[in-house]
Amino acid sequence: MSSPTADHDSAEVLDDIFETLAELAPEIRDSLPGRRTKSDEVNPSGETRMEADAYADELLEEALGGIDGVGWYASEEQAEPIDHGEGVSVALDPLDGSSNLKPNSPMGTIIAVYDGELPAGGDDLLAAGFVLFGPILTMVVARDGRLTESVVENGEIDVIDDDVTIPEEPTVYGMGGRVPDWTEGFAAFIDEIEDEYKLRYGGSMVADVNQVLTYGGIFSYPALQSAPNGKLRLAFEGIPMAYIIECAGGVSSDGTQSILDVEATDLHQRVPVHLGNEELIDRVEAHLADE
Ligand code: FDP
Repeated sequence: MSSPTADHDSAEVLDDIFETLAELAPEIRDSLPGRRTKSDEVNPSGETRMEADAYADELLEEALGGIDGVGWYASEEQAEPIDHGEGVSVALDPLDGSSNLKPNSPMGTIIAVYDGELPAGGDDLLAAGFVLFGPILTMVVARDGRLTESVVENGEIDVIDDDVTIPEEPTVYGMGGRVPDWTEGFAAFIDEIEDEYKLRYGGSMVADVNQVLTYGGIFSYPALQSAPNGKLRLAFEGIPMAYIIECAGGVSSDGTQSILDVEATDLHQRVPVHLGNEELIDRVEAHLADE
């Protein structure tokens, strides 16, 4: 694959990608009410898809794949990247947290843009972002080491904070996985922090990470006894969310190192995820090292 700078200006390609995502966001949201049922298909990770997962994936592939300068479209919903010519690779979780659709709770779309063939690691990341389908439609974009938050109205981007920074005094924590399945070190970490912080976990990574950006704290989907690499996918969730948090002055960890330093060996590989204020990431890493 050629570099985005070979024929296209990469900044222009990134502008096109995020503008297209904002244009599609209201359409994806409007499509949700009629697609709350499960389809009879499973995704490459073996999870049953909602009708809405498949629809969002189709819309995004057509629109993002059609951008001049986008070479590959990859998503959690497809086994292999799809060739769209020359340019950058986009990797998407089209509808993250789609099990929240039935109870009408928040969900999102996560995007990572890589310069290079997939699988690619944090070194190859050009930008990342997410759309949050909450009571308000918002989008955050991490580019050039800076995080921007916008409200999306009628597909238009209205920037409300051009330098999002994680609050210094953390207040919330939210973690996935069944408690009896947590490892000893992770359980000890939660034991230690539960008196200090407020538990808030909604089951949608986008919303659970956005509350950490808003209030400060930690989000984890840790290594589990039954799943040593946890649940979340490196290319589609781990790396983009790590970059988003790090651009806001927070820290990411897979338990021992930044998620941006994890070696990418497989498109659908999973990774334990810890994202938040530095002091909390240091504490979780210390407990995990003691296991
Ligand atoms: P979902 O399965 O509903 O799509 O990876 C997807 C994800 O949701 C994340 O958004 C979320 O953080 C996590 O899985 C929720 O998993 P649990 O149901 O195990 O809490």
